[in-house]
Amino acid sequence: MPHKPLARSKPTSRLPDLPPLSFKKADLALDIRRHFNCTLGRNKFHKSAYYSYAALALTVRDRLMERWKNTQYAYKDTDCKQAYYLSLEFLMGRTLGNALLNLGVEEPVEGALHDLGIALEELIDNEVDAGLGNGGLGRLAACFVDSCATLQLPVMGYGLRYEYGMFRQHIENGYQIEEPDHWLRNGNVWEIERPELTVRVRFGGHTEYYEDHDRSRHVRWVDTRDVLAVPYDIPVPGYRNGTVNTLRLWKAAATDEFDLNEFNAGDYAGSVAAKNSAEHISMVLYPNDASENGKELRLRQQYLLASASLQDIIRKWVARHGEDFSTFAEKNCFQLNDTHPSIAVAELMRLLMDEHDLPWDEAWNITSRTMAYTNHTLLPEALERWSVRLFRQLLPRVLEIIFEINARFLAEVASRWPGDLDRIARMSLIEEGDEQQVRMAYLAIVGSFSVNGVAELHSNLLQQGLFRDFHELWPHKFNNKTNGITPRRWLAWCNPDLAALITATIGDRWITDLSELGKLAPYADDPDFRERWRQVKRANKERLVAHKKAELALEVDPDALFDVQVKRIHEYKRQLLNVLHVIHLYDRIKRGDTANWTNRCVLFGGKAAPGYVMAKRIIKLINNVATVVNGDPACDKLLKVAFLPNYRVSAMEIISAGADLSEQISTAGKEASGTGNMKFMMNGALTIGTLDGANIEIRQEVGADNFFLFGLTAEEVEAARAHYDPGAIIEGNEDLKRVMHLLEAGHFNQFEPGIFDAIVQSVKSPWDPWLTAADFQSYVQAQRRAAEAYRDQDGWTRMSILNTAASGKFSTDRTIGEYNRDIWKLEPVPAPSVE
Ligand code: 26Q
Repeated sequence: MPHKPLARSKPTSRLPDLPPLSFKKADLALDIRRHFNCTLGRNKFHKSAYYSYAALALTVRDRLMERWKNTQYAYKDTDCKQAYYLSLEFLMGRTLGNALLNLGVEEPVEGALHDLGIALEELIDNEVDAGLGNGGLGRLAACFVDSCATLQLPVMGYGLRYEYGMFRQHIENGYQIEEPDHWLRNGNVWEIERPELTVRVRFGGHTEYYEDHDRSRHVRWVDTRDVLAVPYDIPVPGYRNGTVNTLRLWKAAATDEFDLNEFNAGDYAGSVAAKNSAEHISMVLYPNDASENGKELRLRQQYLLASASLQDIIRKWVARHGEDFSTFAEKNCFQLNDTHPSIAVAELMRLLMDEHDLPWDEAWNITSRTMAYTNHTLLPEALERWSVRLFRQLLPRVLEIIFEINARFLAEVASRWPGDLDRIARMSLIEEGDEQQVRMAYLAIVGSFSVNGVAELHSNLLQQGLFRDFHELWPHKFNNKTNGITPRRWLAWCNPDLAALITATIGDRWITDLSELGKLAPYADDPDFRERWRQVKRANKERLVAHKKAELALEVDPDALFDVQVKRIHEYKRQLLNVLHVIHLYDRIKRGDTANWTNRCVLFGGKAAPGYVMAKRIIKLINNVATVVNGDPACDKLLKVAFLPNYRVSAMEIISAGADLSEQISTAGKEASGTGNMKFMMNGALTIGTLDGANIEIRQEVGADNFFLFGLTAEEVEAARAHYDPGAIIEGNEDLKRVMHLLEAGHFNQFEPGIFDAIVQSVKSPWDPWLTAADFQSYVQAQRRAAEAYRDQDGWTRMSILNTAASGKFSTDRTIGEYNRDIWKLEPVPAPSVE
């Protein structure tokens, strides 16, 4: 046979794109086995199910890849405007189940696994949570990226790839013990390292002024100690729409020349140590969810995120447009998740001026038209301030720019309110005092065109209180965006039986249009439907008990009222008020006041910041009360109490589906929004709550009859402070008096005298910021109403259905729709079909 040369195109080192992969059960099974044997190098003798999980995850990831690539091509081709969500936290939880759901491949995958003799559920439990966040703010970011992909919006998340996420919590003798969360130990199949996109971030050094050939003045930031930021990309699939967006997380790494310099100086060990200090930056998530503590490492983290992300975006811009920034503001938008990344305001100015030669006014025009800031807290102690001294040492050039922004801003204030020096001092980005401080929230407001709160009440309080002066100056900047949760993870995925019942009743459009749930309301009066609803809830309660069996270590009656408070432990959230009620129930049992009793199982869960002594002591109190109650035969079925250790995203997926009563009992005016409240409501729990955060909107949506309201309003709270007298309240309330007496008598700490003294004192203090005693009576009454309502199972189930039916507003699809309509103004980009 004559030799026939192969037809070839010009040789290149690049590979062409792969044709689409199959979703057929047999092909999936083959790929799972191939990944298990080839990619992961395991064989049939390997015991751990982890690598079976990893093989499945890789098989699913392969299918995401082509959609991911096509989505990114589409963004490039359409040259669309893009938004960037900058956040120090993305609390993603597990990825596999969500990817299966959003790709719509649960069925063939379960089939493939079945043929291999494996149960999907077993594999799913092998994935460790990506706990790269503290709580609400971090989980909100995760729900947001899900909704952005589902709405086909070109939005990218930027965060940090912490080596250690939120600590793991153990309970020993009732005390919280923290353990490091080395979540990457076995690798992370969901991330793709992109070393080719590494950027350099500067720290330290000093600034120099020099004149250009045309005598224009420029600034050089020199003698810096640089750190590299290496991106790791995680795919974020939309719900069955072909779109896959990107979450880009930065890992800090040492530069090569850094090592070399030290090495040449003969200090090899020193060079490795220096490498270490660079890599420390992305080592660990700070586990405080409220008060900042001014640590240098935290500022380094914030700057690394801001600088690396902005450089990444600008590099992309320059590759396409060269040094022409005239349309940059029309094509880019940055959403700042609280003040944590707000240094981006000054960093964008620096990059545009020092690295791209723009004059101040042009750079400012771009910055103040692209930055948008979301506030998540009213607690004054949570407002970020950084000492000017630390700033000067770590980021001297950035500090100069902040001073210049401030000078120009204060000139504007002075011209609007001539001679009002108080106002200038109040509004300055620099707080004067023993030690000058940069007020990061003010930097964010001045540099942004949009400032939003996260629930109606919270946004109003921001405008009237914390940011009053700024609202007076720029009312048009302020707006509200009530939080939400993604209905994919928080209903379709975590509550498959309820989801199936809903879909069988009203169709499945609710998954991407949650207002459709409203169609369930008429069924609340249908006895058949109610019965099926009740059975699903009951099964979910059993699933919860089964899942937490080891941790509960007690018999729980699934017919009892499951009364649940899971969230970070914080005084303003008032887990203590809940404990006081539990003690009151115990006291009623002990004195025989149990006529018309409702059996109740009270569940707590949540982590305390390791340095927050009071919060940790509250955990101890919960556990000690649980020990006494559960150990007392008189309580038997009537009352059970448990603290569920290591509360996290994957735990909430089980807990929210199995709850009857959702505790949302913060001191009014303190919880910005809350999002756990929405997860419970969507899964058919009723809320007992104050008029705080999004509780107000939840009650509005579901109706006052289907919500157990108690407590002072935010306004009443502020008015009550002046004459607050908890001593008199305790004296005047027999129930509270007895509860306090049990506590003070050491009834719950017989072997550890004195450990609850500080807690007792906090309740009795006229300066108790959380007014716990003030709301006790009203809370106990609301709990009585809830208990009575639960005794009428039909009535309760009716209210449960109405809660789910009214939860449509609390989808992040609605929230993101509003961000996009009012702030980002992006066009959706349809994904090209893969087939
Ligand atoms: C700041 C500086 C240094 C170290 C840590 C921090 C820090 C970290 C996390 C400060 C605050 C947080 C987290 C705040 C948070 O989760 N806030 C919650 O945000 C939710 C989403 O908007 C709201 O629903 C909650 O009401 C709010 O408490």
